[in-house]
Amino acid sequence: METGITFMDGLYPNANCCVPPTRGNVDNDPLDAVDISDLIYIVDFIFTQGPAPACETEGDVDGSGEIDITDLVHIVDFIFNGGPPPPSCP
Ligand SMILES: [Ca+2]
Ligand SMILES: [Ca+2]
Repeated sequence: METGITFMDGLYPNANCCVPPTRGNVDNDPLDAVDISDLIYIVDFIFTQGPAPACETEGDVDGSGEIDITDLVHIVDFIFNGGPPPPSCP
């Protein structure tokens, strides 16, 4: 993929990568929760060169095939605006 983003191993490389039912557990917490800590993680990754998500698929919240600002928008919409949940893991 040509996103200019290099994925490196996170805290728990490939551990439980994309746990069903959905994407969005960007910080790879063991409860597979999609919450504000995931939002913070993705903001940190996109804007301040924070660590990449351990599981790229979880970080690709909207399932577009890359991690970018649309994933951030999707997770904000889900958490704060009652938007649709992230799509299923592939
Ligand atoms: Ca999480
Ligand atoms: Ca995406």
